[in-house]
Amino acid sequence: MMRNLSRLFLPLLIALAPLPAFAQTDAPIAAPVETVTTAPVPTATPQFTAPTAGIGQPGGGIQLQTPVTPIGVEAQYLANGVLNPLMAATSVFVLILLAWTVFRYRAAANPVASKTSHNTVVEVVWTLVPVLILVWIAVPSFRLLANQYSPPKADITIKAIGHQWYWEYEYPDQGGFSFDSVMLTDAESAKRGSPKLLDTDNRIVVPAGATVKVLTTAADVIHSFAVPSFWVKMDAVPGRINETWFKVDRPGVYFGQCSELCGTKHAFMPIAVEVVTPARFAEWVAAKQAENGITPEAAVPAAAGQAPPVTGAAPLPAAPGVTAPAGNVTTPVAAAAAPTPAA
Ligand SMILES: [Cu+2]
Repeated sequence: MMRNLSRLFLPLLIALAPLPAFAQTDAPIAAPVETVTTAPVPTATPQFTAPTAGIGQPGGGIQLQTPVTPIGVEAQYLANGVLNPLMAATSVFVLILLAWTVFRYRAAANPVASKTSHNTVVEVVWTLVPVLILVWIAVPSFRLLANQYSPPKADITIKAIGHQWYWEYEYPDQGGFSFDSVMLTDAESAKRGSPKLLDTDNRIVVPAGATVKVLTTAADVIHSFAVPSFWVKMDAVPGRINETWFKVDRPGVYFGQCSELCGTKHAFMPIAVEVVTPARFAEWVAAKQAENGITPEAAVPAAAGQAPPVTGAAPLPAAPGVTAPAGNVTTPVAAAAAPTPAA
């Protein structure tokens, strides 16, 4: 009796086991939690590009977000042009086959059961056809992976550091200034015309047409830097640096979210990326440098392509406001900040 009972309840217990993990409220965590206050939202709207409905944010449907990067476009083709039609066709074919079998071989119409044990032709067909289908999927899929992991030379590098529960961004090529990016309240979002829970007080600002290398890491637990319209999702792991990239030609605002369950406020650490003209980017960099007391001469010229080496042993998190080592060749800020034209 007891054995039967435990047989019944054990799978149920196993199935329910992860639930307490989601039930945490303010459970104690190892890393100290910093108190975060949202910076006042400037009322001068020209500083913040207004988002475009249906671009760079969820559209409410079941479709993927409109891709705005070359990788996103390629990935959307793989999903909508290859995988979805294939899945639909396979499902319909199997359903028809099943219905036909149920009707054709029902007991009433077949008083004498068939004694067929095998059929070589059918077996060869049902082995070969799936092999061909898998090859058909593999070719564009491997091509997408290869393109994703062999990015063009970066024009600028930004470092995204996940914290519980906000993102910190650093611009190593522009003198190493950094800032925190905290979610806006609903009222603040409404003021900017942004969707709820997706905009931040300080957005990532990058120039249009530039290949942007994103280095991700975290200060406490694992986070994930994800912007769906860029087709970008990269884990941010404490003590490690991961790398991803994007290139957006269209100026605008694009939203993402932390995509690795990282604690109670996991859902409230969005990512907002503002893509601006190279001239506007140079202005923004100059303002940020002035704000952080960085002389433009000290900034590492982006044109020289001196991206920091990616190593797993870098001290984390990097100290904000660190100026680049002296002795580098200097170029004017505007020239340094402007990306090389897209090929
Ligand atoms: Cu997170």
